[in-house]
Amino acid sequence: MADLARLPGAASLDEVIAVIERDGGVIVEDFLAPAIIAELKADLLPKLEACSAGRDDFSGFRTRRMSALFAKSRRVADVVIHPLFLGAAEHFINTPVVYGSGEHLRSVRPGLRVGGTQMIQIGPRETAQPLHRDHWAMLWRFPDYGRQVRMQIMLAVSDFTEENGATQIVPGSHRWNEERVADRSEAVSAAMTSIASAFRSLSTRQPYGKRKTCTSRSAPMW
Ligand SMILES: O=C(O)CCC(=O)C(=O)O
Repeated sequence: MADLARLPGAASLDEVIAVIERDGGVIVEDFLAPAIIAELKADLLPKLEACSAGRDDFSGFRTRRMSALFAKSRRVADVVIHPLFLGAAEHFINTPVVYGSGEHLRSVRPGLRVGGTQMIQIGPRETAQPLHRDHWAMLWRFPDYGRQVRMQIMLAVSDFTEENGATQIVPGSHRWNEERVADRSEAVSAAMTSIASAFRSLSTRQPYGKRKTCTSRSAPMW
């Protein structure tokens, strides 16, 4: 399977935006300093390992999930305010909406909020998750609602490989309507080493891949 396009950590915001605009997602290598990743792992992994696995095919019978990450590591803030992630969110999400108010039309920027945080650890022999768009959590429809609603980041705190269930992304699907069904043959892999990070706009279709090996793969995402 081909890989999602990748950029070095020194890439400019314009370069990051251009690849997300084209493909709906991008891998940024060396996104955070190794010391910050080490702190995130030390804060989050022991708590995640105490969580139980999911109870359906979608959340994964062999997949652990843990939410409310700001309460669990002060380093989560370093990810959210990173200029490449925050800058991309500003560009794609914080765009003006026009409302009628009395006799006037007003242009309002929605602002940015962290909608949710979750750390996901996919365990050995997990089955593949169906292709989906995470904007369904907000009952969003694209392009019907005329705008993107969420910018998502997934930070690899362990290596992501095709064998251990790296996230897959269907490039270009951020422009599709809801009725166009994606086929797995259209997906590319977000294979990345620990400390890289994948950003994507929420309307891109993605699942995690089928697990074939017994190493686990962990990532916080928000
Ligand atoms: O962990 C992943 O690779 C993706 C998970 C996902 O998309 C979800 O559970 O909604």
